[in-house]
Amino acid sequence: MSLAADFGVTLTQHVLGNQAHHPGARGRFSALLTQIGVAGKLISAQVRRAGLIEVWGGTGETNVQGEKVQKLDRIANDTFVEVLRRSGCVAAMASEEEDALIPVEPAFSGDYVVAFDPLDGSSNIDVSVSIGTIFAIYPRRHPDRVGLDDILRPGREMVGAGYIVYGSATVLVYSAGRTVDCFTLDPSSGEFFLTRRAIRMPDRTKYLSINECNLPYWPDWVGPTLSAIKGRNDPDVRRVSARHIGSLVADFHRNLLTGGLFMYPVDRRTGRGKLRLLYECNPLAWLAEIAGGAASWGGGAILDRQPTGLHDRSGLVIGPAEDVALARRMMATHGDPEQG
Ligand code: AHM
Ligand code: MG
Repeated sequence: MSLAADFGVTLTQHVLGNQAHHPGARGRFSALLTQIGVAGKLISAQVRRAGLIEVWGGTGETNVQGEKVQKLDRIANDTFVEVLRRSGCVAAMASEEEDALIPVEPAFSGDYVVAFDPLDGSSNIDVSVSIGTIFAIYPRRHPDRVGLDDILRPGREMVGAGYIVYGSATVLVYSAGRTVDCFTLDPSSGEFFLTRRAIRMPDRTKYLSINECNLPYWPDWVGPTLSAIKGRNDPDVRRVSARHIGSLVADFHRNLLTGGLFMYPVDRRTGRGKLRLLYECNPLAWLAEIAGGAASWGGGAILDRQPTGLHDRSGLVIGPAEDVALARRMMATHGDPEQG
């Protein structure tokens, strides 16, 4: 039996259905989501062929973050930028791979501004481990001009966010503010079909996702937080286990579905986190909150944090609300460099 017969609802049908909840909507948001789905399919096709064609390895360039650019990073970035530019839905974009705001020429300019990480999990590209694309959507502020103030806004001002994971299947997860829904790409028809509706993140932490090798460089609150959570296990019952892929987007996807706490705290040596606020932390924090979870940088909710630059980095604790609150209590007790 085909997926279409099993699940029926396509991504386009779903976003058009959601439009009914936004009186006055002109259909541009639905068009944008549909185009993001198209970009996801194109990137997925390239990822699936990696190794067969010459897309593994580095380009020899270093990006604005000081990181080596992989060929697939570049392909994913160019694909996302081009599809969104031509969509007629976007006024400007910000990408992990581009130093400055990416303008869209007036002939194509639309109602939204989009920040994205075109290919998260770069270190996993060449070893065929899950990677993904993360995106955040804001409404433009002014009809006649667009600038940095359209994107340097707290995550709460988003109107939509989501991600695509190129894993054992290609899945697209998004929310326009009401529910978090998941679609799976059917390779035979080339369509995304709704496979999980109104996802709720489980209340209990089942998995810990953290690169524990960094523990010596993390603030004092991290060790006691990990010990408290691991202490829930006893010889007879394993309540918590470790799962860490090293691709934030894939770690988050598993944690969203099964209940997992992801942490990438501030590094004591630099006083800053690794993950970028605009296109990594914010979109996932938006999905986590709508699904019943939480996301904090220590001083408060990720979504309330005011960015000052396109590539700002932040500490991140994201997962079941009760354990994000536990981490915050530990930070209050032991201190955290980002809070001063
Ligand atoms: P990237 O966007 O260049 O791939 O960097 C972000 C990635 C995250 O996906 C992941 O959680 C983190 O970097 C892993 O970093 P580390 O190797 O320091 O644990
Ligand atoms: Mg990334």
